[in-house]
Amino acid sequence: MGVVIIDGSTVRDFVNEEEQFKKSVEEIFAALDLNNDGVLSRSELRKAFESMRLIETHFGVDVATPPEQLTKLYDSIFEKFDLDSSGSIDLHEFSAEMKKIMLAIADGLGSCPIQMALEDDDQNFLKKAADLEASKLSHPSS
Ligand SMILES: [Ca+2]
Repeated sequence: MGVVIIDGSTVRDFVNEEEQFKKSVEEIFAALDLNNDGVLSRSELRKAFESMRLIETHFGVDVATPPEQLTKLYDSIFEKFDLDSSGSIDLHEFSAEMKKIMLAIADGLGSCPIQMALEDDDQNFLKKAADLEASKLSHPSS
């Protein structure tokens, strides 16, 4: 468990670091594809958002949200990801939408840093962003 501090530019740098972002997206996609069929189903995506805790930061949902409302929200998120309405989300769709979400988070954060408490094994995108910044600080490119 550690604490990281991130702001909008941390997140934006992470998204713009294309190789690193692609790798992170692929890792997370593979971890979320529980039945390994190469696409994310509705329930796999829901689990994903529950574990990444992006909902709270991006969609402003508090923990007291009624279950039926949450289901509606997750359905609408699924439809956002499922660009071709095929009923499942492939890696390309996932990557495109994650990028949009991360940039929206970056805009939301602006220059106001937030503190995040993280589990060490957290599959958390924002943590990956913070890790990238940390690695830059420890290896400054002069
Ligand atoms: Ca799947």
